[in-house]
Amino acid sequence: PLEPAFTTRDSGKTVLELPDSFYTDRYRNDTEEVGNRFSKDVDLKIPIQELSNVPSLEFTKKIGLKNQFSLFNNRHREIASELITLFMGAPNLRQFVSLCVYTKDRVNPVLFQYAYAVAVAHRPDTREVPLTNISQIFPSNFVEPSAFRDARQEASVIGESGARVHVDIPQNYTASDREDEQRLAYFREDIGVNSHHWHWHLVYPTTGPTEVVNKDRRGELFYYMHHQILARYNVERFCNNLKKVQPLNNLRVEVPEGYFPKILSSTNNRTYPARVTNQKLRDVDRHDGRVEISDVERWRDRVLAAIDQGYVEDTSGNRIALDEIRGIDILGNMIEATPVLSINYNFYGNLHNEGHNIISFAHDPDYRHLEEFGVMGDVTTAMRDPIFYRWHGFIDTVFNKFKTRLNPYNAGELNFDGITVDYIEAKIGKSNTKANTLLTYWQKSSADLAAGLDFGPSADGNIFASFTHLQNAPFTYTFNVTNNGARRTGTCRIFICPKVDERNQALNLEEQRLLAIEMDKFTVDLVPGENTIRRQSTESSVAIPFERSFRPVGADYQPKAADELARFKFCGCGWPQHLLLPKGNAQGMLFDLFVMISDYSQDSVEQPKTPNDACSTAYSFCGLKDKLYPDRRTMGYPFDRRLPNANLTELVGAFGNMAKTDLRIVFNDRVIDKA
Ligand code: CUO
Repeated sequence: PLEPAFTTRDSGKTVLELPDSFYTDRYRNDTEEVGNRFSKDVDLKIPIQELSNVPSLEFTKKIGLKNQFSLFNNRHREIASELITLFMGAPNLRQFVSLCVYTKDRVNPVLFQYAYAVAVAHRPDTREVPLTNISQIFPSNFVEPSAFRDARQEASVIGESGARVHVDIPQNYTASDREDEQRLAYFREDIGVNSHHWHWHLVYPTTGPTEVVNKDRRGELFYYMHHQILARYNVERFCNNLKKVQPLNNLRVEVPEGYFPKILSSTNNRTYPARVTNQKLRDVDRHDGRVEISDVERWRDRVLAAIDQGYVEDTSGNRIALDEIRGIDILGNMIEATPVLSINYNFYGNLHNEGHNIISFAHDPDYRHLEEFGVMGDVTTAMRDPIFYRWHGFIDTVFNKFKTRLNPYNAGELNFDGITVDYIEAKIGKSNTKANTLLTYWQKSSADLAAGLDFGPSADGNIFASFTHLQNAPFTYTFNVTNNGARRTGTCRIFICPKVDERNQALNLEEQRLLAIEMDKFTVDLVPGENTIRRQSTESSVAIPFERSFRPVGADYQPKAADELARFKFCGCGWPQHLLLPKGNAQGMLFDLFVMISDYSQDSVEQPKTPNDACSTAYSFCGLKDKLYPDRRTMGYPFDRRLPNANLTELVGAFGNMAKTDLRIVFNDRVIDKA
């Protein structure tokens, strides 16, 4: 198998043996020096084949090596598409490696990394090749930059024999507590949150060959994954005494939320531009892209008109109904937009992406100051900015408008005859804990950032950075279910819904529905009579464990088996387990823990016979690799549509296959040091 990193630096233990004809021309003239530097103490040499066909990379030149690369930029997206197509077209694995080596230092590094990762995630012959987490490749996009000063010292002054200390990444560095939004910084700036978002957009690109872009229900998943992020963020705001996000539905008024990211661009070492408080958004007219606010407004109005009319029009003027099943998928691809999947790209435009662009260039819309985009311009960094949630809050209201127009679910769509959920609880794994009281706290953890730090000739591949993040004590769900019929299979759907808002006011069912947080979803075998179902919080279908977000990549890392390699492949996609629970508060914040068991015969999907991917565990948010989305119900069911009852108590009273209980989440303001 191939080693993970196709880089001459890596751990100092692996080196590529290049043919004379490439790496880059610059290196060719210095082969002796480069060779000496990189082939010292090498354990493994990877011979690289000559390229059978040396491609022209002229098409990539419009993005300079030191420029920022953005998936929201139309021109960048087209270039990325061509590069992905080139990578996907390599006739075999050896040629793919050669092509990557040839390309890597000749094109913009972020463009390369993106196209390379998309290709590795989609080529059949790279199933076993792990992807290094983005936070480890471009740590400057994730970590406060003063940490690099310490890291440099660790790497170059303290040699291999010296005792390395962990570089400390401060927790609160983007704003002071004068700024209310800072209360959510632990969520917005979490490394796991941002790397999940990058991975999600990697698994669901808007660009590239059809087999890469056209995935089962991708438009619907664009809606649902971002809808869940919004629900989680809003609930997190309640926990911190902040009201729900105000959707950014007016691009003509000043934006009160400023944001000063302080992190560095990975291509030119400049800090990401900031947005001052009360910045006005402007039309963007730059050398690398143009968009007017009125374009976005026109697309918005057309999309909303389509929702009101109940149909969209394709490019030939045919009307396609926005029905209960396919409607949301059509809208997702059309609003994002994914140009090749949009029903009518010219007419419905590029609403969500261009919103990102207008916001990300607010500080320099006409390029007069030669500034690049702010964090909203890149999926790697966008979730750091409070305005991300305002813009996606707006996009979410558009989708929710559509869902609200549909009929409420009826009894036939919610029932599972003969199945009764008698009892539910969630309990922390220790015997003396109280049922339905869960716990969150701070945890200090460490990750190896070395893959992305290229300084220090004696760097041996381990630069551990420690950072503090929210954590929850693992817990177990227990459900007692009675089956009054024959043996059957059900789908167990677990949500938590906040009971009150930031002012402690009770929420009604419609509000709870839109804020319902999916916790887990799995199939259960129900024998006749009593059944006891147990499920660990760590098995959640939305989250991935910490270790998968931060795979060890240092010299010590030895994958144990091919299976382990495979597991790390798509593993970066998934909500971070350490944020599975909202923070709660010191007094204990009240939630409804809701469980529904639906009829699997209505949920099941006939899957293609492709091999199972061991890594596809966060399927609720990320789907399954090379498979259909593993649940026939529309995403978010049963909370994606209106419900027929006045409140949640009446709903679970009316349907035996549902149950709820009060759940309390207590936050303990203490740091546990796992670093
Ligand atoms: Cu994920 Cu706007 O789609 O950032």
